[in-house]
Amino acid sequence: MKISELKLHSIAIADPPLRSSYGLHAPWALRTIVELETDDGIRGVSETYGGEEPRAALEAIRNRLMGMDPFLLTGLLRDMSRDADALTEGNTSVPGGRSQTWLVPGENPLDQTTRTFAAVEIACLDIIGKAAGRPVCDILGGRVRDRVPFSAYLFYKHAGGGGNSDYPDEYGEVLTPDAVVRECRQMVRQYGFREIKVKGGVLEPAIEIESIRTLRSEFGPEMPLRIDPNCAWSSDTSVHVAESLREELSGGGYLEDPCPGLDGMAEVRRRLLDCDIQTPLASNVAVTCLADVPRARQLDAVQIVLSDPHYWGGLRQVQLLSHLCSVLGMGLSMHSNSHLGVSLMAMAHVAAASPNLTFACDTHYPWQTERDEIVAGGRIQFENGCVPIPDRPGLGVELDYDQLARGRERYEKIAFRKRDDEAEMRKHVDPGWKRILPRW
Ligand code: GKR
Ligand code: MG
Repeated sequence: MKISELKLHSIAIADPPLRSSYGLHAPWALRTIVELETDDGIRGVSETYGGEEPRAALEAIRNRLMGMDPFLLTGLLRDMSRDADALTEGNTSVPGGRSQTWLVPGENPLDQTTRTFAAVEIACLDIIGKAAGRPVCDILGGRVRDRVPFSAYLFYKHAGGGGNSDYPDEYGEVLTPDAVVRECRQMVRQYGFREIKVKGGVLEPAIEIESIRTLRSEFGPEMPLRIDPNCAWSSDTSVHVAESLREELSGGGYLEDPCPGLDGMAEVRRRLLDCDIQTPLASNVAVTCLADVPRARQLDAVQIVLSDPHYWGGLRQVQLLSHLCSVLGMGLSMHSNSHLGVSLMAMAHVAAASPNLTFACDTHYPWQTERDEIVAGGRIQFENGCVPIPDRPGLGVELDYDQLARGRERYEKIAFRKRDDEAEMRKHVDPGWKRILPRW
């Protein structure tokens, strides 16, 4: 079996005006849908970051992929990593290095290789699954769970549903603690989530503390809570928030990337332990590759790592991470960015085959709509907050080519090509807005 065709589809999907410490989401999110076809007619699919750069990086390995046996992924990763090492070694041009302190996921040139490899790997695993007649999680060594739990991912947001303002605004404006509770009730009612994440770093910490407290009194301790301000707080503020939410973030909750850098997180952890506050710290900003994990452990800066197949280098790298975390006594959760059903299924398959997944995974899926879904049969259905793993071969999804064509048309029609939340913030909310870390 040999790869005989690579097709790349750049699409745009509507995205509501969600806020984070990076700024504001644009009305559109961009994705690239990757299709690989083999000489015996099997098609594998994956979904990755959108815009020109991710596409160009995939185009750049087109020749390497043509004629490749889709089983032989290790050699591809080795070859691509060699190039990556050359790019990364001594490279000081990227602010924050490999971290996501300054650059949103998908924009850091230093993880371009793992991102590009992941897109190929996932499509190849889909092919392998289809060739073997088995779901991808079984190709990865077998599932340890049939249903993968996801978390409600709450955002402060402005009014609007995204796109050309012609998409429904399901959740309305959410800029107060009461509105966050309303958003959560709605999301939980629809998807059945049993864990809750709040994207913080947007409003004064006192308001965000109040939001978490209000959620706790509404949903009770059986719904663990996490808050993620994406480094918006100083060490002092991080400690203050953790002290204030000592009870609310306990029992399966966590504090995610409260302040920038591993040293900052280590300081916060020491100070919390001194006050006998056990709230674990999680990260997808300061820990973005396997090489970061031992240092994070050594400093006790991070107790929970957020995996993400899209930039960690695919499904098998996430399994390695799961194992490494278990060896080092660390927990594992999963990070997400705006995505459709192909990504959701890739995330679900690897989560099903990762024993040490200790928390429900993040997903932005509720923020996207049926109208933009490119998976045949429409949106993936959640059951009690979980994605059930289908018994169908591969990822278990096929593309709806009409929907895909609509996604391409939207992409062609807009000028937007690169996520820049700071620019969106200046355009729509505050012309003088700058990302300041720490802001509080
Ligand atoms: O979607 O605005 C967003 C998030 O802030 C996203 O970009 C983050 O990468 O979800 C992410 C996180 O957990 O840090
Ligand atoms: Mg995060």
